[in-house]
Amino acid sequence: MELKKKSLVFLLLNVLIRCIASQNVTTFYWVVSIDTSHVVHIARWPKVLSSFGKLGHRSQSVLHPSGTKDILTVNGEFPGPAIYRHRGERFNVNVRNEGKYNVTIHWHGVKQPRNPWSDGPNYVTQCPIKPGANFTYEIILSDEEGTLWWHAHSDWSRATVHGPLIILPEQGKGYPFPQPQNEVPIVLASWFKGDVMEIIETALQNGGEPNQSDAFTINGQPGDLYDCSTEGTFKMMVDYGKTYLLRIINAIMNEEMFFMVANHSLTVVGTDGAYIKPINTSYIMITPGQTMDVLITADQSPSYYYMASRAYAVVGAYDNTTTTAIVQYNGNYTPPSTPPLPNLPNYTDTDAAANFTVRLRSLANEDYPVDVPQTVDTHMYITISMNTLPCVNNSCDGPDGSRLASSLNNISFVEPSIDVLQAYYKGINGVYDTDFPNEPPYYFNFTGDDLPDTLLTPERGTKVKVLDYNSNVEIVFQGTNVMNAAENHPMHLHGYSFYVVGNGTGNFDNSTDPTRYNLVDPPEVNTVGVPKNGWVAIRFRADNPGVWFMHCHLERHASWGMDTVLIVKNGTTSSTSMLEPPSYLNPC
Ligand SMILES: [Cu+2]
Repeated sequence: MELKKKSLVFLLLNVLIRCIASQNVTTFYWVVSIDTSHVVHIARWPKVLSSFGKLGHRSQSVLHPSGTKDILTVNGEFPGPAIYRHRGERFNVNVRNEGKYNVTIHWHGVKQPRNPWSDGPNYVTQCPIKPGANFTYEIILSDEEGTLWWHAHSDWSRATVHGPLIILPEQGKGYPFPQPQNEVPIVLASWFKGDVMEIIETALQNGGEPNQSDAFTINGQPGDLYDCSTEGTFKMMVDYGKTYLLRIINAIMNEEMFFMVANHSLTVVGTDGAYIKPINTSYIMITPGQTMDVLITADQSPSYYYMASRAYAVVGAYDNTTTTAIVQYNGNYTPPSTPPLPNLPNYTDTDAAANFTVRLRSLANEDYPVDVPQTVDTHMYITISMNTLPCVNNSCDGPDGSRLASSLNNISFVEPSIDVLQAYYKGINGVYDTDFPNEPPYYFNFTGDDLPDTLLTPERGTKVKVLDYNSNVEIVFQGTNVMNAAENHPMHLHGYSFYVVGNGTGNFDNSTDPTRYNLVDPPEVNTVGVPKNGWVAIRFRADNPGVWFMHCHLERHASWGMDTVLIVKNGTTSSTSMLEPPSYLNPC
C-alpha cells in the first residue's frame, strides 16, 4: 500500500515536471497530407516585422495555372509554413502523416547539437513516419542566425514538402546591417506535372534519367513566362527609397539557379544561417540546399520589375524554363505593359557562377567571430562521380542499357533497412560498415576528357566514416569527369556548418593548393557547390557527436548513391555525448 502511494506520488510528480518543462517549448502541429480540395496555395508572407516570432500563417487557395494536380503538403500550404524563431531557441514540431507515402522532415542547416535523433534523413537517423503515424521533432538552435529551411527527407517528397525556417537575432538584438523596412522569403522550387514520387520510383526501376521538372516556382507560383494564367504571380510590394531583406531559399530538386531583379542591384549579407561581408552584385548563383540573405533597395522609378530565376546547368538535360515574380512599387503611376526582365547569365555560364561564389567571405568580426581549424587531424579526399551499374541483358535506360548510379570515393550509397543511428546506438551489426575510405581507390586524371570505361562501375554499400570527437577534419571534394558528366555538385553536411577554405578548377594539388587556403575569413556554410571539374576544401571541428548524413543536394544524384554518413563519436563526458533517444521512435 505504502509502495503504491509512493509510486503514485512519483508518477504525479513526474507528470508535473514534464508539464512544466514542456510549457517552455513551443510545439507546432503539422499534418502532412495530400492536397486534393484545391491545387496550390499562395503563401501570404507576414508584412509586419514586429509580429514575427508568434505569427499564424494565412494562406489562400488559388487555382494553379499549370494544370491541376494533387500534391503532398504540410497543413495544406505550398510552400509550407514558415517558422520564425530567435537565435538559440528550442521548439518542437509534431508531424502527423496523413499522406500515402512514408515521410520524414529535416531541419536544413540546424546543427542540432548532440541531437541527431531529430535530424530527419530517412534510414540515416530515423525510420520513416508511416501513413497514420506521427513523430515529434525536437529542434535545438545554437549559433545559426539568418535564413534556413526545412524539408522532407524521404524519397522525392521534398519537392512540395518544404518551407522557410527563419532565425532572427536574439531578443533585443539587431542585424549587422541597417534594419530593413520589411523582409520577404523567396522560395525557389520545382514543379512537376506528374507525381514526383512516381517519377523517381519509375526512374530507379528503369535505371534511366528521371523526368525533368516542368516549371520552377517562386513562392509557389511559376510566374508570367509560362504558358498559363498570370493571376497568381507572386508580387512583392515596395516603397520607393526603402530597403528590403530577401530571404532566398533554393528548394529546387535538380538545378542550381541564377537569380536577379531587373534594374536593381543586390547586396548579399548572409548565407546558410551565417553573416558574410556584404557583396554587391547584379545576380546570385544559388545551389539546391543553399540560402541567401539579400538586401535590395527600391531606388528605381516607381514601376513593376521582374525578379527572375533560371538554371545554371552544364550537362545533359535540365529544366530550361524561367520563373518570375514582380517587385511592385507603391504609388500612383501608369504600370508598364510588360515589366522589364533581368538579363540572367546564360545556362552554361560557369564563369558567372564561379565569379560570384569566389566572393563569399565570413563577416568575421568581434561580434560574429569565426573559429577556423588551423591544423588538421583527419584528412579526407573524396571524389564525386557519375557512374553506371550493369543491368540484366543491358535492358536498362542508362547508357548502353546500363543503370545510372553515382558515388563518393567510388562507393554508391545503399540505404539500409534500419536507420544507421539506431544501429549505432544499439550496437546492431550488419547495418553499415565503417570502412568508407579516406581517399579514392584509384588515382587518375579526375577531370580529364574521355576517361576509360573501367572507371564507370562503383562499389555499392552502406559505408560510413567514423570521426573522433573534437578532431579537426578537412575534406577535399574532387569533382570528376567520369562519363563525361562533370557538373557542379552541391555537397551538404548535416549536423554542422563548415568553412570553405579553398576551391579551384582541375585536380586538387595537395602540395600547392593548401598554401592558398583562406584560414582567416572563409564562408561558413552547410552546402557548398563543388565546381564543375574542380575541387573544394572544407574544414570543421567534429564537436557534435552523432550520426550525420553527407550528400549531394541534387536529388537525382542523392537517389543514385552520392551520399555517405559521418559518425562522430562521443566525447568523454555526458555533456559531450549524444542525448538519449526520445521516448518514442518510429519503427521501421
Ligand atoms: Cu551531385
